[in-house]
Amino acid sequence: MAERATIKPGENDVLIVVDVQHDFLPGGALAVPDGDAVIEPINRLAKRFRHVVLTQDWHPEGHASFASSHPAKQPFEMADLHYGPQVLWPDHCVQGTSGAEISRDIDIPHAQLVIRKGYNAGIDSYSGFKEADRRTSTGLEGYLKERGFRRAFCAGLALDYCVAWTAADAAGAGFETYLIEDASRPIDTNGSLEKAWRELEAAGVRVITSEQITGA
Ligand code: VGL
Ligand code: ZN
Repeated sequence: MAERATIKPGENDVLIVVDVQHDFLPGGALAVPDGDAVIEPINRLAKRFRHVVLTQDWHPEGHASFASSHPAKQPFEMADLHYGPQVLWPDHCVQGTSGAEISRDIDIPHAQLVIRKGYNAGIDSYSGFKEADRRTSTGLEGYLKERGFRRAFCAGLALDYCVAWTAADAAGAGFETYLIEDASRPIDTNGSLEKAWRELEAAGVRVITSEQITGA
């Protein structure tokens, strides 16, 4: 159920901008449909938040989440990795490539941290907090808690993967967590969007629109 109240970001609030990288934008290796539609609302939102962190998908070549690393597998098929089932993706966000760069159109000079994830060759990490083995931490929870934040607002790409997992983990870590729907876009493969909505609801994540976030 979408909430309609207006929200004024303050000192205890952080905006988490997830994976707005060239490979997830039109023309990229794993382009999210209509992905560039998130840029304008994210830039606008970020002006309302004093505290912004960015996540960056950051894989080594030959990463276990790449279909190319599994003989006879195609992108969007499943594989069994040591921690469980894993969707296989086209090669994307390879460390140091232009596809892995945060979009040049993201205009958030006051962002305070870029947290990279997915750098362990054998483990994927949709979440900015915990890798797909559900054990390995990125350190983001400790960082946000040490900074004293209490509410986390999540937006970016892709809604049904990295944004959803980041938001669910933020809620699990005890932050009051919001997903900003119109500032996010899904990949929506094999029922992933429906599944993400269910998991977000179970995690207690609140779904809002960017127009509910006001300035003054
Ligand atoms: C993502 C698939 C693979 C995302 C990252 O940012 O949502 N999706 N790696
Ligand atoms: Zn990835």
